[in-house]
Amino acid sequence: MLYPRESDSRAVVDLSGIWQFKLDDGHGFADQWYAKPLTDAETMAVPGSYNDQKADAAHRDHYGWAFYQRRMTVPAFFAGQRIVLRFASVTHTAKVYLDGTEIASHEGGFLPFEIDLTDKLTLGQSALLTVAVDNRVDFSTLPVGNEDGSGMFGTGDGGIPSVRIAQARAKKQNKPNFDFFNYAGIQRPVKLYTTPKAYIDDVTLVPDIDGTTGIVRYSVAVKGAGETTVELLDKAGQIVAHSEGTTGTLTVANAHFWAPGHPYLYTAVVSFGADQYSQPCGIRTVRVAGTKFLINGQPFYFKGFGKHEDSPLHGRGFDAVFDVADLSLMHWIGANSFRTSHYPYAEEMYELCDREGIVVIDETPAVGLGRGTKADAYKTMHNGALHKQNLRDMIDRDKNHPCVVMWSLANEPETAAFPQSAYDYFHNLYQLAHQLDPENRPVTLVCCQNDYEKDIVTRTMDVVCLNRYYGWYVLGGDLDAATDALNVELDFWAKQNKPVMFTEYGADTIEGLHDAVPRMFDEEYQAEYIDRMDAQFDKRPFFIGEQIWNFADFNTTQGIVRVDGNRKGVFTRTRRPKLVAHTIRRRWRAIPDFGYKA
Ligand code: E9O
Repeated sequence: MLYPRESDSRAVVDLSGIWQFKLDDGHGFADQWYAKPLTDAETMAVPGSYNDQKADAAHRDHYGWAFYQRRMTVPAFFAGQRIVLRFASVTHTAKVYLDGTEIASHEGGFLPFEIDLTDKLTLGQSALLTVAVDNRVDFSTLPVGNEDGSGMFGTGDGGIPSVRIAQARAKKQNKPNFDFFNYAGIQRPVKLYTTPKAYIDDVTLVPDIDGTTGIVRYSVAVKGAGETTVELLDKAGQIVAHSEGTTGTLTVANAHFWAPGHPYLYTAVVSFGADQYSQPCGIRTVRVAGTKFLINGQPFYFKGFGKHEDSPLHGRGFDAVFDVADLSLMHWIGANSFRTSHYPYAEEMYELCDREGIVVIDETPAVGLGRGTKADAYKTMHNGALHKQNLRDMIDRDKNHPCVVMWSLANEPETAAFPQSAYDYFHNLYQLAHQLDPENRPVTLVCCQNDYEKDIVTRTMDVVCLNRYYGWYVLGGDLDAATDALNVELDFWAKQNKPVMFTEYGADTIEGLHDAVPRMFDEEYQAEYIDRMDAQFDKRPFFIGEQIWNFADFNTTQGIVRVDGNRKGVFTRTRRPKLVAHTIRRRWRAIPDFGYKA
């Protein structure tokens, strides 16, 4: 799905701002709140999560539906155009109404959906737009909620009758099977855009390299009749290649290739009849060969983080300032990459990464699969169709970004308890991802610390991505034993002839807590832990990258192991560096993007 962009033929109207809002009291649908202006409505900023915008637990801990509403007028001078309403994300499930009539519903909180309004609106007249949003997570949703009633950090009843009774009576709450706050609402921009009636529906660019020549194979999906032309412009706006027809090849002699550290972007300008659309285009290749991860044929070393879309007050709401600042801090610290843990991020972030030369591992919202239950969840519980749909929509949305170098099918699914079911489930998705991506990028799955000997899924991925906490969740406080255990496991991976990287390792750290002799939770422990792990990575030629958990502290569900959220950030939640940031900076600035393990 194309990102809404202005052009000679297209207008974009941003519907961000203060909307009307009301938490469902259980009667919203029965009383048809969507049919008329909400009574006793509150204010709510869009985009943004609703949870932290109001100073009460009702919003923070809400379970179920909420209603957003605003009036919307499409000007009469848009007559003759196709008019589309586009939601970049509504978390997790949405129903959209126009003047009381349901015009769309969408499942999944991290990918866009759009509605053609051309025949549904009277131009020049205001219409009532209502969006109902459901934040519930359970075994059928992605991310996964735990219907058994226990939260991620175990709030069992301890076998105590009074606790059991109180639990049964308690107000229902989400029990995420994942370690980040279940933020919800209209978290990304809502836009109206126009196109001519005959329009460009999709553009696919597949870059390739032959010596010093850049090659871009393209295909354009169109609706209606017309001639298609594609021009490739260089940075200065000069036309360097030109082609006609809905499929073709653009060839650039002595091309500038896109790479981390050298994010050169061309622009593909597509014209079809009266419609025009510009798509940024980076010419680069990505490939796994033996134990190497090659970008433009050169062995790349991943330095970076697992991240979150998370900031004070906004929650998971899109915030361009945080995105720009986060990439600036990545440059400062010498990082070259991050993973979009644990869901696809806002499209603007990928555009930024294209421009700034930061490499992205793009992850579906499949987090929490198969965990928290003794049963074989892959056979009965999970919604494989929704997982496939998310994979399809993510690849479709992000396929043209040069920054995206690998797809992640899921974060930390259970892979060792029912190895064959997990294999069947993920092998299917692995093949699907390869089929769906016109560029056929590498595909991975991010593996939770587990019995790697039993796990037969992780070793079949193009890159082995490991989340490991030797020295934190296991062997905590004993970094000698932790490095010993790490080496025992790395000896296993050395035999698999695959590129291996860490997509998570980290230690919760309270800023300001210091000790002469490092101890868990103090800043010295985090620094020493990272340092000791890194020293082991350096001894292994097949080890192709280190992504620390996490870039910044982030909010989670309340629980006894979370003091104001997850504190494994290298930066605090407001993006101040902890001690470790300085030691990592010294290391990463000395490690080149390419050829480190050559
Ligand atoms: C997923 C991420 O969302 N990985 C977790 C991160 C954490 O800090 C979380 O925020 O907790 C780590 C999972 C570690 C599991 C270790 C299991 C050890 C086996 C006994």
